[in-house]
Amino acid sequence: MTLSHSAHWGAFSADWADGELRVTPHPRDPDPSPVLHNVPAAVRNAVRVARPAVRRGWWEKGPGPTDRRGREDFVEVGWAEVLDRLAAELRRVHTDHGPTAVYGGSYGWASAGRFHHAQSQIHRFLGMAGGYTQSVNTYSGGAAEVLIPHVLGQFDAVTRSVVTWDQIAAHTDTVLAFGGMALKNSQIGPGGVSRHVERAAMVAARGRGAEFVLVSPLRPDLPPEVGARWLAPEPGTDAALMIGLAHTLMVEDLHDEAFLREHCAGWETYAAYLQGRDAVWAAEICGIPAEEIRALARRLARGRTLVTVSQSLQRAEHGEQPVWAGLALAAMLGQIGLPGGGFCYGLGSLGHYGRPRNAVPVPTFARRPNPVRSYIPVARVADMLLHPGEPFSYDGSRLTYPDVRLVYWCGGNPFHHHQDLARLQRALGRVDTFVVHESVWTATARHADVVLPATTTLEREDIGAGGTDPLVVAMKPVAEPFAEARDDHAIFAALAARLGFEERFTEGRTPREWLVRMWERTEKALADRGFPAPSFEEFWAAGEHELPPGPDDGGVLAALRTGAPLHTESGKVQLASEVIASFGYADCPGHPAWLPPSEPPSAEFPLWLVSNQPATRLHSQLDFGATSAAGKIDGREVMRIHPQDAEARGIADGAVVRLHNDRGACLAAARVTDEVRAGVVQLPTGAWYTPATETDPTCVHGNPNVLTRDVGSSRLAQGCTGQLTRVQVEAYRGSPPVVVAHRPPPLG
Ligand SMILES: Nc1nc2c(c(=O)[nH]1)N[C@H]1C(S)=C(S)[C@@H](COP(=O)(O)OP(=O)(O)OC[C@H]3O[C@@H](n4cnc5c(=O)[nH]c(N)nc54)[C@H](O)[C@@H]3O)O[C@H]1N2
Ligand SMILES: Nc1nc2c(c(=O)[nH]1)N[C@H]1C(S)=C(S)[C@@H](COP(=O)(O)OP(=O)(O)OC[C@H]3O[C@@H](n4cnc5c(=O)[nH]c(N)nc54)[C@H](O)[C@@H]3O)O[C@H]1N2
Ligand SMILES: [Mo]
Repeated sequence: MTLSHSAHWGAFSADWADGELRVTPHPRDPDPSPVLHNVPAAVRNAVRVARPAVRRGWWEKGPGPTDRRGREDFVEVGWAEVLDRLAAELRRVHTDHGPTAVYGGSYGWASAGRFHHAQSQIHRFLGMAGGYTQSVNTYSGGAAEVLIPHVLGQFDAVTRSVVTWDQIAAHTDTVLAFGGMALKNSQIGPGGVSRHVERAAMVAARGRGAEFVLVSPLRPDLPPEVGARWLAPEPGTDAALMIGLAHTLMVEDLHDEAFLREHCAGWETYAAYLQGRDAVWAAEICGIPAEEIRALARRLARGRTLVTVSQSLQRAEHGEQPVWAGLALAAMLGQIGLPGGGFCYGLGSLGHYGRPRNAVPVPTFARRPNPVRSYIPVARVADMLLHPGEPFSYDGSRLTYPDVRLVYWCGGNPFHHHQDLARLQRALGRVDTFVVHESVWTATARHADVVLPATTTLEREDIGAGGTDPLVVAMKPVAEPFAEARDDHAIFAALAARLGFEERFTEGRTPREWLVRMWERTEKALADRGFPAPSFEEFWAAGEHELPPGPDDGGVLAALRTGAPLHTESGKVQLASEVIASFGYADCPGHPAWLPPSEPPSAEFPLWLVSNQPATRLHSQLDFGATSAAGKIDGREVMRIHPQDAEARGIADGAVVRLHNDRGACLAAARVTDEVRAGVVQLPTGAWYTPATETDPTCVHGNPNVLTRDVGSSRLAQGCTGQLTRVQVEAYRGSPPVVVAHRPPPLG
């Protein structure tokens, strides 16, 4: 029997053939993701967590700070006894230290499926248990998520659906893509992407004569079909290039005075900053010749021009600046709010951008408010654990790190996503208890005290949906729960029973009853608007339902042109912000600016490492699957290096290399290619952190986060800065260690 299902990277159907799970992309997906082929490995892999497991020291000696996390064996225990112990520990921490001592930021992508969505479940549970310290913003867009509301308006409203792929296909003459719009990235959208439309839209624009300009250290950041002009400035210098382009527009009188006057605030301030920062100034910083910068500025001023800024640019120190300077550049061209023109942040970085919203809301599991007001910007987690009680700056406020004793994670992998993993390990050593729900033995699970085995989506029923994708999918179970794995919801319900609030947590509903209730909201919205509105039973039997699209009308940015104010301090696009200026942050002044990195490449560590998103998987998920494995060499992640840099180091294509800096080291397999800029090496994220030995933290598998630096983007946003760091690379001498990354720890 073929069953409908969905993942963040696409809708599919699954069936069993000769004992193997077979996955078939949705028939209406024009460009299905190869990541789908990682899915079959999930059902019965040896790396699955089979039974509740507890670090021996915690089980035998009780909670407390320790440097043994990640270095000790686990004991397998029964569900009832581990839930009893865990409930007692939660009660102890609440009683002795208060709810802010529980950190439930629990950042992570979890899986598609709106009811069993791990973060929704954990936040509901911890909120009902009395509250917790939470996290705000994301690793994805931390800098932009704080900046954009100051300078352009409400984040979702001015990013997701204002410029769409249909508009680009039909209207755009020039696409200037900072950080590119890599097809590897738009494979993915939270909740599911049933139709991958990006390639066809770009090809259609190209067919109409549109020109694509790629600004990126990596050529594959735009598909070869669009024949992009490739400019490769030094990483981290995009703001300087944008300022040089803006200067040229200004002095050659190519800017749109009327748009700047009517729809922008702060132009005089920015124009004063631009004085003297001409194309020659920019060329010296970014390495693109001044004449090329001037020619590009002139090209931008002709026809319909779209400036896009990928998320990667802001996942770096001073990451606010390229977003703001890109917006200012587009504002000077005067096309914000025109179809296929203006500015778009994040377009092409993810699959749910660039599409109109559905006409009706999709089924979701409503979040519950946290009764406690205690939070950190998400990427400051290690700072919080290492500096309890200390103050820090964030978006104009002075906040204090809480004193956290218990960390609870469900649906995320901090040993994948966080920077400077040695520091993270030290930080987690300070807490009394670290609890993780996982389906597989990730590095995070291996560093936990209590590991509770979770089912995967393949083992439960759910509804898959995303707000800008038309397809709602009935996700049907294709396998029995693995060993003793339970749904996160069931685990929290059992803990809630021990803590006296099971009835409030479940509201007396079975998971199926929750799905019906979630569907009913969408069904009613469909009926109210006069669209076909199947009942839950009809939807479930059909396996899917297609929602009607909302208007593709440019949203609030198009409305700006007709006089509707934006949600900013002046109601206009802010080319300078008095509010941000009033914070007095030298690392984020009151207008877009070029700020040099505080840790540039040096004689000792002369290369920029770009650690971007992997093409072969979503982050660390299903790293043991077929597509992910096929992208490696001898089980090791692949690092791209320019022939010039390889030759200078005696590195041959396919050879094992060692990347290192003053924070750590990892091994990788070299791919020598001129698709990467000289002076830059690229190693994607997601290979599971695999230390060489208990005392040597060198990752033999190729996880770049042993090298990245754990600092915030600026005091404004405190966003993740994992994308760029400096390293040295050398050929590995001797016989490289065999990579055994995907296996359980010793279990007693
Ligand atoms: N150096 C560097 N680091 C980065 C980035 C970068 O550019 N460079 N990018 C950052 C970005 S943008 C992001 S979004 C983060 C991503 O970081 P994460 O979102 O933490 O990464 P994932 O690998 O998706 O982790 C999800 C985990 O949840 C588990 N999981 C999936 N479904 C379920 C479920 O139903 N229940 C439970 N209990 N567990 C489940 C998976 O097995 C997996 O281990 O990484 C960030 N880290
Ligand atoms: N296949 C796959 N797709 C994904 C994900 C995944 O894990 N796998 N993760 C998803 C998530 S959670 C997110 S947030 C998005 C992230 O979306 P992005 O952050 O945009 O994605 P990245 O691949 O990290 O970076 C895009 C490109 O930016 C370029 N770049 C890096 N530094 C610079 C710079 O300083 N200047 C310029 N001009 N270019 C630079 C790199 O060459 C890189 O390939 O991706 C999403 N898509
Ligand atoms: Mo992300």
